[in-house]
Amino acid sequence: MRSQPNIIVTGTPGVGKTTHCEGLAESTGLKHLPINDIVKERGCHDGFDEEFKSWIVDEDKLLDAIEDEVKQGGYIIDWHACDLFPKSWIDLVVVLRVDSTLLYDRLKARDYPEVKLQENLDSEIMEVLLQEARDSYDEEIVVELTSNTSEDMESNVERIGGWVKQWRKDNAG
Ligand code: DAT
Repeated sequence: MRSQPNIIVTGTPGVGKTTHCEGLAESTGLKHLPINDIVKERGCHDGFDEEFKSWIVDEDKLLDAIEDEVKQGGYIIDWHACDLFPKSWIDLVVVLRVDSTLLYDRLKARDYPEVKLQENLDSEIMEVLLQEARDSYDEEIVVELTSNTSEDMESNVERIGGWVKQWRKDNAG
């Protein structure tokens, strides 16, 4: 059994995962695990896709690379996919959502190639990540939260922090 919970924070790129995870790590003491960095640093990929400007992830290598750490508990997994992580590792899945006009502006500011920008906007509008989370985990551990404004972010971090506190109480001793 884990003595600390594992949380996935997922959603379309630009939705606010990193910002939320950093705030949460600070307020809860859980460790932020940015999967993007792990993929790069630990070589869990089959090269770089030039059109999409992103790494082609080798999911088996990735899971092998993080398994020992994550199984101990206490991690906030930050990634724009969630279906690869085994159910038994995960206690809460947070799916962040954003208004598509705000997302457009955030991705434009990142200089995303047009094809990648459009794909991500479509993905947000079609609720792809929310559906993936609901298909992959028990309904009661999947939470959808809005990430349009900094007030949203603060209240989300507070709410998830409250959940962590409760989890620790429920699983103490
Ligand atoms: P992600 O990690 O999902 O790609 P991010 O945390 O890097 O997203 O955020 C992308 C940009 O949007 C960044 O400049 C911060 C801003 N942002 C994210 N969530 C926000 C929110 N709820 N309110 C205002 N700005 C936000």
